[in-house]
Amino acid sequence: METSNRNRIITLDEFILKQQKEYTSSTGELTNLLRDIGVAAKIINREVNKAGLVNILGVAGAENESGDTVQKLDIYANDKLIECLGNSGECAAIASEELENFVALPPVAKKKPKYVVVFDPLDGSSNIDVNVSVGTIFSIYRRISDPAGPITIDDFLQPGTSLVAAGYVLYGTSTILVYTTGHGVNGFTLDPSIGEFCISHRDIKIPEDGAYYAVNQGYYLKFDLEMRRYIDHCSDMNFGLRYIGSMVSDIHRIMIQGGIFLYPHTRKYPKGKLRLLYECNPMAMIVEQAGGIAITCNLERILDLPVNDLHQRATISIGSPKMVSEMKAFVEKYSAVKS
Ligand code: AHM
Ligand code: MG
Repeated sequence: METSNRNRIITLDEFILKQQKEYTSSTGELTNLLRDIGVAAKIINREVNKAGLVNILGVAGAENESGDTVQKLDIYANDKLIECLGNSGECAAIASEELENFVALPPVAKKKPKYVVVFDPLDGSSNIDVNVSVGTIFSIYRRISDPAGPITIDDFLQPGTSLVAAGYVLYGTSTILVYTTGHGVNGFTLDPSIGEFCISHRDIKIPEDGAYYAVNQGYYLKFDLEMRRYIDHCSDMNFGLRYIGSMVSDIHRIMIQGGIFLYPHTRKYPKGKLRLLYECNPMAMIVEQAGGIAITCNLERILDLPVNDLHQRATISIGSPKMVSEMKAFVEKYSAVKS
């Protein structure tokens, strides 16, 4: 009996429902919202899988055989997420890395939605043309403005510590959706034969230590002394360098195998390249929930950073606790040398 129960397939919908009942006096709103995101992920996955067929289906920007303009995949993903988040009526507004401003969603029936959702619809999209993994990153905040009035920018400019949920979808050799609502992290692999995300990685714990580092080493000479010394140390220790150029893929590997991901500031990106709202905060929540650490290269906790702008950037050092702590020690030591 035990065994058959353990082998039973648990779908994402079933899991979300059960978890919300366990941890909250569930009203089903967050459950509906996560379900909407799951549906969008399946649709985006279908299109990402067809990306190699551009010669047959048409190049982005051109008209396809049916006379429709073929959309760039990141815009397609953006539109699908907005469309799907409008389904249940639980999302009051969205902000996206692809859009300059936030967008309020039309109300569904008489619902008064209490959440806003932010996302990077297709992170690492420069990888699409060469068949390398890409991902979607999402996060959910509770609306803080007066529900009787319009959505305001303050609903989005909340620190990472206020996140209600965060997750990512990796369109890789298989498609996996990983999310947290602040009670651990779970992963669901898409079974294409039934079209469902099924639980495959329960209560993910990031390895305490690792032997891989992920950084764009091409920018080595543009990094500060302390970062260069830490990278030299990784190389001296014979750590493997793995850098996909798609944050979701790099972080997912680290979640499973351990390691550290770094995006320090450079002259081109004096505040770092990655976006605090769309990339750093959700990944920081997921990694912390799995037992890891996420700080800036100036050693501030990512989730504590004040958010002043929808498209604010931040540096990041994230991953296995021992590796991030070691990086921190290098920064402390070599910053002291400089001053
Ligand atoms: P994007 O949101 O424009 O796709 O950029 C984010 C991506 C991350 O996924 C990745 O880690 C990083 O940019 C790679 O940047 P670089 O090519 O400078 O190393
Ligand atoms: Mg991105």
